[in-house]
Amino acid sequence: MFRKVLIANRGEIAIRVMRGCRELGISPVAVYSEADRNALHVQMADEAYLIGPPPATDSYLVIDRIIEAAMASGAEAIHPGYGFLAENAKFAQACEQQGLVFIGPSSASIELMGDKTAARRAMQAAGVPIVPGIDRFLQDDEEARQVIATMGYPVMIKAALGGGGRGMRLVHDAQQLAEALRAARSEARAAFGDPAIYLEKYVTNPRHVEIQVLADAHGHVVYLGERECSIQRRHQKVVEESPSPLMTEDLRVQMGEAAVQAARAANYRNAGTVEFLVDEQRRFYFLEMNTRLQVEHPVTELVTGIDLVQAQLRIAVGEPLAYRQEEIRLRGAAIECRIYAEDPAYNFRPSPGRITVLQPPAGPWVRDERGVFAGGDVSPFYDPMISKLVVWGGTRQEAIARMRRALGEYVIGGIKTTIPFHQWLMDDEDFLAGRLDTGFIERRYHPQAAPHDELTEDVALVAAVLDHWQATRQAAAAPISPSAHESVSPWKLAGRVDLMRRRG
Ligand code: MV4
Repeated sequence: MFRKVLIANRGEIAIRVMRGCRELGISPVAVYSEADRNALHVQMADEAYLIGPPPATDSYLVIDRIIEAAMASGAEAIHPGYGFLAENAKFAQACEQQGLVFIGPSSASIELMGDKTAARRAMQAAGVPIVPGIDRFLQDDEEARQVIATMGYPVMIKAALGGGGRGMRLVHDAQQLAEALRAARSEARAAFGDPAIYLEKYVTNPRHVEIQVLADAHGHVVYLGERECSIQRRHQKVVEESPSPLMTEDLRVQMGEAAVQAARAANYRNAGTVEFLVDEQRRFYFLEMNTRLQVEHPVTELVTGIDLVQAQLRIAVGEPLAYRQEEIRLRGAAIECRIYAEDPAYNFRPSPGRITVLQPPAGPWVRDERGVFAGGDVSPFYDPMISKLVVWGGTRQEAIARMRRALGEYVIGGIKTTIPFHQWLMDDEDFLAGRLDTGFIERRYHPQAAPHDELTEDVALVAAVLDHWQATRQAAAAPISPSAHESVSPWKLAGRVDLMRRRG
């Protein structure tokens, strides 16, 4: 096994990877930006290297600085975590060239999956179902019209180097087409430095179901069941679970075998995820392959009992997989709630700042993956995810009850978090019934609108002060009465929240 591994990341995932390292006797090395001098991942490492100023483009994304730190520390390998350089083929290549093991797939596999049209061609050749569409960059508007003539509207225009929903455009009819193509090209150029686009038939009300795979360096590939990721907001996953409520034994085998085919076609090695869209008739289509460890990997760990970080390290050092497909069993159900430093009552607006109070949940089958601590700061420079609360239960119902319990225990003070959203979700009728699709949040989540114009805020403020004054007088007259507390309206509450926020 490696003796020393550098982790080219921060926050909860850097800590998660360090834990996997320690359990295998590996010494973890951290890197950090000036904004992260006091961060938890730095405190938990054996050594830490400063790599630059706060913006990620000047620190966590600078390949040379990270390679330098790895060489200086004597690390044999680099784990990229997720985000930052995890799917950067140039970074994987730089590691390869310096004799450092990149804990992930080859730079060639990353590159193949990075070009979404090349990935579609490879999948089609391997017999993996793809959404009808074209498999090359669109040459001109006329080609778009010809392709659409064979499959009809609506269609989705996508950036060839896109992914994760950026630069996508839905087109309903021929009148919208020319303008959509123009806008998509210019967006693709701005976001990815390349205006290349392609298009697919639009799948309506799809579900997002992904399959975890592990591939070793000896040609063995296994799938570890699925994760249901349909609950998203602006292409940002919010809740994931395994198994998917829509899954059947049959469909799991079909999708699992398709995912293994996909991995083989990409000559894939290490942990990877094959994303599928599942339509209302439960037909499934390859969407993209994520060539990294994913945020939501713990739900798979909890239902399979396999430590994915340790599996990555073992694969990277050349060990063969210790299990065959038939030996992989899925047990019970796991759910992950991503807790963000955002205010769900105000359209999920960012809420960075100092965490003053932190009382995380614990107890049976509760796992909280955190990168923050009481007294620490949530930096506006990086991703606002502060924790992943993950629970396991014997059944989906038990897991939901446990999640409700754990959310109720969680206390985070000083910043707003998405905990109230998750509490709402765990009681939502459609969620409980497993009726999910990618439009779920937009369709169902409409928290009490909070006042947001200046005049209304002032009126609410005065109302809150009067209410508070009256409640205090009532309380003085009848100290045991709970009524003033229980009858608080959302309107008054919004006013009080603002009172505290704005006037100290
Ligand atoms: C689609 C689609 C419908 N039809 N492609 C969004 C993220 C990116 N990976 C692909 N995405 C989609 N591609 C076709 N042909 C709908 C989506 C989509 C979506 C997919 C997964 C999870 C959430 C989503 C939310 C909106 C749209």
